[in-house]
Formats: sequence, structure tokens, C-alpha cells
Amino acid sequence: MKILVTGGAGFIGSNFIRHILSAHPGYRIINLDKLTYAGNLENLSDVENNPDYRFVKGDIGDRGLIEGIEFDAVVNFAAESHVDRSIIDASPFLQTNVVGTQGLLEVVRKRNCRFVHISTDEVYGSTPDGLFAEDSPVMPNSPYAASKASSDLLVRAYHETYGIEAIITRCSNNYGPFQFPEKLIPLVIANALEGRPVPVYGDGRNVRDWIHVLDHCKAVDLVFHRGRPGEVYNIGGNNEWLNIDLVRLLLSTVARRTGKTETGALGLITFVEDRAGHDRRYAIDASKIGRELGWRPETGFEEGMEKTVEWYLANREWWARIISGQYREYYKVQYGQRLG
Ligand code: NAD
Ligand code: TDX
Repeated sequence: MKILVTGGAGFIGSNFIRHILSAHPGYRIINLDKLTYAGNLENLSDVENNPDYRFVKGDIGDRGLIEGIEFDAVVNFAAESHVDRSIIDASPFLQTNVVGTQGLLEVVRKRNCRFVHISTDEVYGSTPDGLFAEDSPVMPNSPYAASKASSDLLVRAYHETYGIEAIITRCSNNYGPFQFPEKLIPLVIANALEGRPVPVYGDGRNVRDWIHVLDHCKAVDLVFHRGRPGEVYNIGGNNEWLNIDLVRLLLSTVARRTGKTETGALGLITFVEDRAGHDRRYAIDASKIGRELGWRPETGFEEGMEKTVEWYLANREWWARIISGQYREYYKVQYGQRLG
């Protein structure tokens, strides 16, 4: 089995590639990634010499390039993924998430191969109570969410029109190793360790459902192997937190582990202007994937959070190189000769 994983140099894609290589010996992975600011080949430095792994630098919208690659199936993680950036400039979001996905779908259509599209709970919009199910209406509020919802609709349309074997997954907020430090959890940990203010948007009472990235990867693995084409599967942690409570928990954990005072750490919290159109609450019903494929999240939140803080403490160089911009040098040194 040769799987084309797109966006594999990012947070979830790199965790997925590592998971597949260890869970399915003999599978080959081709990681197609454009290496935008969010792509970092250091995330995969432990597998880069694995004979079952290959990296190709490129854009998911580049049909000519993808047509020249041999693969049996696609898992599409590639996307512009940060809501705040989409508010500043939506164009790259439309280009990659919508136009890029359509380019990829064209190649899949010709190959007639399985296609798993990684989407998000954000396509459902915000709800004060209750849970979104797979048949809830798509009501995106940010340009990011709108671009993901658009790509979901294209995937659905290609399944209905051309019969491609496509499946969509919609997951809640991921946390864990290798998350780019613009996202809430790594940003809070890094700022706490460096004694910088920790920005909390608005009143901090927005709610997100958090899931460990490895639980997400295992769910995608199951959907890839046993999901039904044409279906959508929600993936969630059943683990809702107010942002402010999560930030306090993180700061207390960092303080405890580094011998700093909790009062000092909590004193870093700085309420800042709210994100425009900030979704109040995301919450999804993930019972379908449990019922049909027997998936359950395995990582308890307390344990997952401790491990995550521990990882960012142990891998300070990794995120410090991102914050300083030095990580951009890595692929030039490792791959520059071959990539030009
Ligand atoms: P990320 O930003 O960390 O990684 C995205 C990767 O895609 C990067 O390596 C980047 O270089 C690559 N990329 C961007 N544009 C590309 C293009 N045109 N061609 C090829 N590669 C390109 O994102 P992530 O957090 O790992 O998210 C991965 C996927 O999961 C996204 O589709 C996102 O919408 C979805 N998702 C993320 C979360 C979350 O909490 N992070 C939750 C649900 C769904
Ligand atoms: O500095 C911050 N302060 C703050 O209060 C940041 C970066 C975020 N926040 C808030 C905004 C959100 O309510 O924290 C919450 C989480 O923010 P992000 O980490 O930016 O995630 P979110 O906007 O919820 O989107 C994430 O989950 C769904 C991913 O970035 C998406 O790719 C995924 O689809």
C-alpha cells in the first residue's frame, strides 16, 4: 500500500505519518508538502531515512506533479489551518483549501483511488448548547472554516458526480507534540516558559473540545481502512474546556514542572481584544465513528496535557527554532541539493 499523505510536514500530518509507519509495517508513505511557514521537516527527522518514507516538495494543486507520483490512496491533511491568519488574508486559504483540493480531486478521479479528506468541526459553526452531528448544517463563520467547508462540499460533489471513493473526517481541536506555536496550547506553554504575556481573546469563555493528536491519527487510520465512501465521520474528544480554564491549567502545570510560582505564571494572563467573529463554542457528537468503527479516544486529558507540557519542555529547541525563524533553514540543508 502506497499512501500519498499531503501536508505531512505539519502538525497532524507528521504525527499521522509516524503512526502509520509504526502501525502498518510495509506501507509506503509519500509525503507531499509545499513547506509553507507551517511545514517543518524537522517534525519527521526521525523517519527521514526510513526506506518506506519519501518526501516530495510540492503543492496539492499541482496536477502535473501529482500525476507523476505512484500511489494507491490519498489522505489529505494539506491546508492553511490558522483562523487568525485567515482573518488577515483569506486568499491563501481559498487557494490551497479550495482550489488546491479540487486539483488533487482531479488526479484522484483519474486514478480512481481512495481519498480521505481531513476536515474540521469548525465547518458546523458555533452552538451555545447541544452537539453537531454529521448531518448538521454547514454554517462556517471564519474565512478558514468557510474554505474548509467549501473543500468538503467539493469532495462530496466528486463522490456523487464521479463516484470517487471519498470520505470526510471532521475533528475537534487537536493538541500534542509538533503543534506550531501560533495555536493556543503551544503558544501558552512557550510564552509561559519565556515569561511573556499569555494573550486570552475576549472574555476567555469560548469553549473548545480538545483531543490528543494521536487519538485523531488512529481515528483517521480506521476511517482510511474501514470507513464507508461518501460518509462523513466526526472525531472528538468529548472534552470541552473554557479557554480561560485551559490556560490556567496549562500555566499551573508549567509552573509546577519548572519550579516557578503558580501566582507568577497565572499573572502572565493578559486579556486582549477578541478575535473577529470568534466562535463561542464547538462541540461534536462523535458517536458514529464509535458505533461503526469501534473508535474511542484513548488519551485521558490530564495525562495528555501532562505529556504535552513535558514534550514542549523537553523540545524547547524545536519551538525556539520556529519562533526565531531558524527552522526554515532545515529543509534547505537536508534537501536543498535535491530540491533546488
Ligand atoms: P498545519 O498548519 O500544522 O500543517 C499544514 C501543512 O500543510 C503544512 O506542512 C503546510 O506546509 C502544508 N501545506 C499548506 N498548503 C499546502 C499546499 N498548497 N500543498 C501542499 N502542502 C501544503 O495544520 P494541522 O494543524 O496539522 O492541520 C492539518 C489538517 O487538519 C488541516 O486540513 C486542518 O484543517 C485539519 N484540522 C486541524 C485541526 C487542529 O486542531 N489543528 C483540527 C481539525 C482539523
Ligand atoms: O493567543 C490566543 N489566544 C486565545 O484566546 C490564541 C492563538 C487563541 N485563543 C483562543 C481562540 C480559540 O477560542 O483559543 C481558542 C483556540 O484557538 P486556536 O488554537 O487558534 O484554535 P481554533 O481557532 O479553535 O482552531 C483550531 O481547531 C480547529 C485549529 O487551528 C483549526 O485548524 C482546526 O480546524
